[in-house]
Amino acid sequence: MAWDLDALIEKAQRRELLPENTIRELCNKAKELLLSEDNVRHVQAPVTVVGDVHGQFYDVLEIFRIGGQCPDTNYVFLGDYVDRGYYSVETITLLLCLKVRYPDRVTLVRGNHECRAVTQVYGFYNECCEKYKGGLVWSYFTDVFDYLVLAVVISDTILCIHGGLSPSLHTLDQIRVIDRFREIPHDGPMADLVWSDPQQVDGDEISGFTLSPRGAGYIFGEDVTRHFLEINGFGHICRAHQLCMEGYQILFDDMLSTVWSAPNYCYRVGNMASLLEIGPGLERYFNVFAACPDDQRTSDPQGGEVSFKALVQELLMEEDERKSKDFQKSYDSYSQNVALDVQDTGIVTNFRTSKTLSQYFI
Ligand SMILES: [Mn+2]
Repeated sequence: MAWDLDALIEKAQRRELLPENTIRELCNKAKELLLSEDNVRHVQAPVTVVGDVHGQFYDVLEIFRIGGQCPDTNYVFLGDYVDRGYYSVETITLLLCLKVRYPDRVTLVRGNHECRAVTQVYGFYNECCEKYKGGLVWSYFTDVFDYLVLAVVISDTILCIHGGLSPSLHTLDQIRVIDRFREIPHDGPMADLVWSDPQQVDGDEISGFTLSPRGAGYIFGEDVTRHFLEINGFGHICRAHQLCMEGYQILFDDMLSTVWSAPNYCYRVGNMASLLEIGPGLERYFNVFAACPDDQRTSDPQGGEVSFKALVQELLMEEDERKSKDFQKSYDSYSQNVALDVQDTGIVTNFRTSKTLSQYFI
């Protein structure tokens, strides 16, 4: 079959699964392309920044309807494309097709879910196995994840990352020299970029870094953020990674903002989502949207409404789950899968199998 990317994009937009061989070819092309991108990618405004989408395919289609289609709009996606939602496979397929077709108009940053260990717990691995019979397609996608960039700088002024800052990273140059072509490590600067969170406590400012209750990354406050911006000559940090009921959140006297792009998260939280549209003069506008109307999604299972509190509880339980035996099991099989990867695809994944679970997340 001739390689017709536009036809593949149309298929992907209709939520059709592409053949396994096509996925392999798509992933190889994506890796080839991403290999030439630096850890820190520079793009010029105007640009639209998208936060977590987590496999909510129909909401991704809605994002393109609201924000403009490729290549008319220049997009930076901040990671967490997979897990949780029902259509991680279709979502990452579409985004990779668009990346390969319009490499200069689509930038894909790595999130903490673009990771073998995490995708085995939160849905993507199982979804790949169900939709493609066997884990090969999952290994193709997760190999591409190792190539995704870590940060974007918009017009030399706005730093975009998935999670947050790191006590090991003071300058942009230190992000540039990270060896990123590997699984996300358990700790260190690369892990912090995808796992950390800002925190604002009224009247009681957090100073420096404290370990994150997520079990990876850090929590950081206004002082750390101001310091990083000053040292590097930036005006703002834009990141994703945290659910915002209003679709976005602005912190630290407008030095940092969170953009969240999965409306009605997990089909039941009832939250809004947003796109951050950055204009030619670097003006920032959060384009807020709700979940895509039901008549425009074909077969999402109908989830019942649950309270935000209940979801938080569920998420906290999942934090514990990471430390549980189940996770240990998936982590072990993950190591085996990496070995399989090397064998089956000829791609060497730089992963230290000697790490134990507790070293990985705690
Ligand atoms: Mn995240």
